[in-house]
Amino acid sequence: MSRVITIGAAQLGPIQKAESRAQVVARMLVLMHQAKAKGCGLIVFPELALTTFFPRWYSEDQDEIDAWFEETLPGPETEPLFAAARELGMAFHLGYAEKIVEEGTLRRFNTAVLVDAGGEIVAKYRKVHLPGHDEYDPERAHQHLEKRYFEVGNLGFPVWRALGGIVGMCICNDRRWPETYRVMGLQGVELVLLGYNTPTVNSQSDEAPHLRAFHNLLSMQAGAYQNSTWVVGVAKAGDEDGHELMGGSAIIAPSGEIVAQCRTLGDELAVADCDLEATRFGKETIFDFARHRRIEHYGLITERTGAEPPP
Ligand code: CDT
Repeated sequence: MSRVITIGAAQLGPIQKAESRAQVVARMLVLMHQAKAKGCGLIVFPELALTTFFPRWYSEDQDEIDAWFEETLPGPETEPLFAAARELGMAFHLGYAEKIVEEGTLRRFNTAVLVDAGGEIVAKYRKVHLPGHDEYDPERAHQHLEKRYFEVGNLGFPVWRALGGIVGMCICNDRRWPETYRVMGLQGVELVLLGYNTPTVNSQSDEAPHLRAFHNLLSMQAGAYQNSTWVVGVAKAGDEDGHELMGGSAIIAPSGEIVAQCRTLGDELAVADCDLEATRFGKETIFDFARHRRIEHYGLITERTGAEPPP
């Protein structure tokens, strides 16, 4: 029996610094209606989808920084997304900057939520692998201040029973780390949702843009194949105030193959019918972890050499 969910990877084109949330949400609603017309049960938006990629801008003014964060979700400007989910009967995944008081402490995270077709938040993930730096770096072509503006996520890599399957999330730089997928894979994940904002050029080297695009797909395709899971990776793309972000949003099958992909650097929807049952073949054969994974035989290098483990 198949368990097909039609998924829309909703790439967003650039969001300029001066653009309001209302303008962005209006663009997202257009994509939600397009997705509905194509039969989608889930639409996936990128990391920090509501604003420009603000970690490229250095500021010491906390009020200025906090203007990029959401204190409530839904809030007045994001409520239309939740209303559209209810109206269209469509779940959505959204990345945003989260400002929250937890146990009496004010905290800020780079966060993603899964909202079901009833408009309820059913899952929340906070980014663990924060790239970049925490002080202004004059050596860089552009700043990447995620370590300044966010705390490391404190929710781990859980999975949720949702959308008729087992769903996990990660955010942008997380996708480059095999343990991201493996921790979810060990919990039986069938669908990994993620958004990214990835500069086309490396701020510290002349790394070739085609190599950066290759690494984007390499990481997600390897994560999908090695854990036999669907992966939906969605970009915020294009030129934001003179800083270009890569596109290439893709829906990747458990075989590691790309089954749908965006071709532009603008607002664009890529759609695929994703059968969660297709994850079974890999999970029951080559990547049946219980039968074939043998961590007790891997042997840590530090055990063999007696060296101190790395810090
Ligand atoms: N947003 C994000 O995590 N971007 C990073 C860029 C790393 S360069 C400091 C990425 O891994 O795509």
